[in-house]
Amino acid sequence: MKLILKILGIFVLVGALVGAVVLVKKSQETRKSAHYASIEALFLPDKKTVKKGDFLISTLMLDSKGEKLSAVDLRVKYNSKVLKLVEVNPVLSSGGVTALFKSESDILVKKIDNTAGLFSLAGISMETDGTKMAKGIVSLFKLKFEAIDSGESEVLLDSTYDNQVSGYNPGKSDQSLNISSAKKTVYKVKVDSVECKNGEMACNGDFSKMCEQGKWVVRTTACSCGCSQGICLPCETPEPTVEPTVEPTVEPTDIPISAVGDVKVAFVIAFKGVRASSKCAVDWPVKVILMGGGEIKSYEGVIAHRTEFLNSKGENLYEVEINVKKEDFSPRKNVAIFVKGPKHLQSKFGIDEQAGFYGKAEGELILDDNLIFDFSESPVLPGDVVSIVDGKMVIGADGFVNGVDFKAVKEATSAYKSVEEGGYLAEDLDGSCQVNGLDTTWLVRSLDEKQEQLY
Ligand SMILES: [Ca+2]
Ligand SMILES: [Ca+2]
Repeated sequence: MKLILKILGIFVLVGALVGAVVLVKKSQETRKSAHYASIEALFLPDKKTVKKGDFLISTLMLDSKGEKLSAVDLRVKYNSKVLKLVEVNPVLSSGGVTALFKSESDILVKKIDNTAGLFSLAGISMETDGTKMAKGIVSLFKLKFEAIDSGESEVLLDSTYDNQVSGYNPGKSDQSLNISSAKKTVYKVKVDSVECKNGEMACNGDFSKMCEQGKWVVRTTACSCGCSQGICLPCETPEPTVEPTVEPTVEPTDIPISAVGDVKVAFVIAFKGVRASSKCAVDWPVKVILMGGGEIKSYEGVIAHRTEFLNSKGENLYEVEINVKKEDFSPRKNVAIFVKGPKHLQSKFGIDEQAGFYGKAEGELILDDNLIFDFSESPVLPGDVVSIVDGKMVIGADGFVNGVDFKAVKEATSAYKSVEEGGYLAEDLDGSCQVNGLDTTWLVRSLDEKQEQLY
């Protein structure tokens, strides 16, 4: 039996329903001319992106544009490859909710077809008092969809179906309302489930993990003294175990000091994460310490000049050059060079072309005017941004990369701290002129080291 007949049948039963609430079912043309007003159909929310496997609830509503509504006969269409309609429930009017239906018995048709992606619904308002009939934004149904695959699905009234809404038009034979769609409703399903927020950190047992591009990346080295909130806990700092002073094995005065002249010490380094795009890492000042033969000499504020050359990781090479006077530092062999960037942990270099950590005491470098050492494959690690002075966090390195430095970079990230090209921002570890999730990543890598190399 045609739905219209069913509805009419109900009217006959109800008898004294207000006015002639009739769904006028004529040919398309006559029906168009018969519409006495226009209303809009809308689905809320009209846009949403969900993960595969998630549920999404969409409410079908009618904006009656001030007209009173009495009955609906509609078909909703969706992409059944992307969404599965798992449940539909009428919204019932109560309290502050404006809905067409008062009870389940007002629903005449409620049919889901997940193969074709169609939902048919029809129902009628049993309100007999014309002044109380629903108008305004009128809720009809809540549709619960399951996101079954990646893609996009429009949710809309099926235009191939003769959707009808009848209103209350007392004294007139014309009861049909024209329906247009208020907005295009599109629901998107992403198959790449986002597990976490970028930059977020957590622990996985003794391993710390960090969120990169929506996925957890667990670090390969376990924290040696436990993990808390994604940060390896500092171990109880043992007193630095200085090797009992071994008698220097270097034959004294291999070259008589009197014969030693001044020497030019030159080398190239790289700063972890500083690449061609880092426009705020121009000429960073570094501290250089020479150590050897029981002597130590420190040079502060030495400018590392940026070059266009890159190391194997695409990081820029910086040239450093110091003129070492013989009276300041006399050893010319078995020398170690320590370098500390403005927000970096101090690194030790003991051999030319060093790639990685130099684990030995002293060093093996020979100082000679004609040599330029290449330390660029072992970039200095950033992250020592702040220290604690009198219980307060202040900008400035303290030789440690730890939770306070992490906090500073995290806060600067949330504040979107940035600086003009060529400027300097302590928390901007890779000199990209802004503090973002990547800086947090560099910091986390430095947390592995935690402390600078002193010996
Ligand atoms: Ca620090
Ligand atoms: Ca940055």
